[in-house]
Amino acid sequence: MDDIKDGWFTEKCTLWPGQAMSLQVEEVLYNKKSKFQDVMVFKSKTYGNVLVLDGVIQCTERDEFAYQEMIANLPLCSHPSPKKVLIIGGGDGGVLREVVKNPLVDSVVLCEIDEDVINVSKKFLPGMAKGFFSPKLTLHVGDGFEFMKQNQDAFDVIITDSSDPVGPAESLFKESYYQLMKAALRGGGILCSQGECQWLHLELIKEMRTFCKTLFPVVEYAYSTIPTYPSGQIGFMLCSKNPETNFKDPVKALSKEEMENMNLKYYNPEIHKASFVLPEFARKVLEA
Ligand code: SPD
Repeated sequence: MDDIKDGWFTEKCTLWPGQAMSLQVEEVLYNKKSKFQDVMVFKSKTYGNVLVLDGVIQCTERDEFAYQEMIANLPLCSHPSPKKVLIIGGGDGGVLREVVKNPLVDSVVLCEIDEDVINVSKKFLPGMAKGFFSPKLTLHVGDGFEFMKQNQDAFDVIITDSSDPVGPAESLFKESYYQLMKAALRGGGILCSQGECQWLHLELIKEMRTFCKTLFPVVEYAYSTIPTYPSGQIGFMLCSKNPETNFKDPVKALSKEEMENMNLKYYNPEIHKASFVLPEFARKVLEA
């Protein structure tokens, strides 16, 4: 609990040197080391319950939808028939909650390495973890690399909801991981992965985009705004095996009624298109 001082949690990390996000803490609800990482949940003064892994905020009840809705719906609404979905990571259940809402999705496998994150989220983040009770779900506790090696040509959409590229999630930002996802996707398959922040990690994003382009005919980068992630933004790397995919124009634009039924609070077809419009400093580097 070194991150909490005088009633404030402060998120420091080598990935965002010289800056830190702080949230006022009302009560620490859980704090233990799992087999893989330090897992903490605290009740904050203004952002609801907050899940923190190895000192880094993963989600808060107040703003989580800005990330979970986008990482789920950008790929799902870009695929004409996203029947079989794989989520790697996502142990809090928020991305799963969004994926199972989609009427075109028949089945979802969620592969999370850290069972403690699932159990803690069921207890302290019930609004996110409700996806775990969907009949569409098959839960696999284990390593995503191993799971994909054994499940090739199997999924229409793969979503990687990971933490940042330090510690357990570092390998999920490498070319070998994208090669595995390519093999686990069916023909025409689409992937969407946590893609870090333009303000902080432009070189990493560029490197990822460059190797993705050697693997997939269509590669794009989009982003969402979210107050409790570093610099208030997070991006998504999207790749398609189908050369006809146009990520910037959803193939399946949700109607007003569908959006109501899905109880969406951030995603809509307009923000889908707008999320690919990059500020000039980022566009210049990424499109060079
Ligand atoms: N800097 C933190 C990035 C965390 C992204 N994954 C969050 C998991 C939410 N389901």
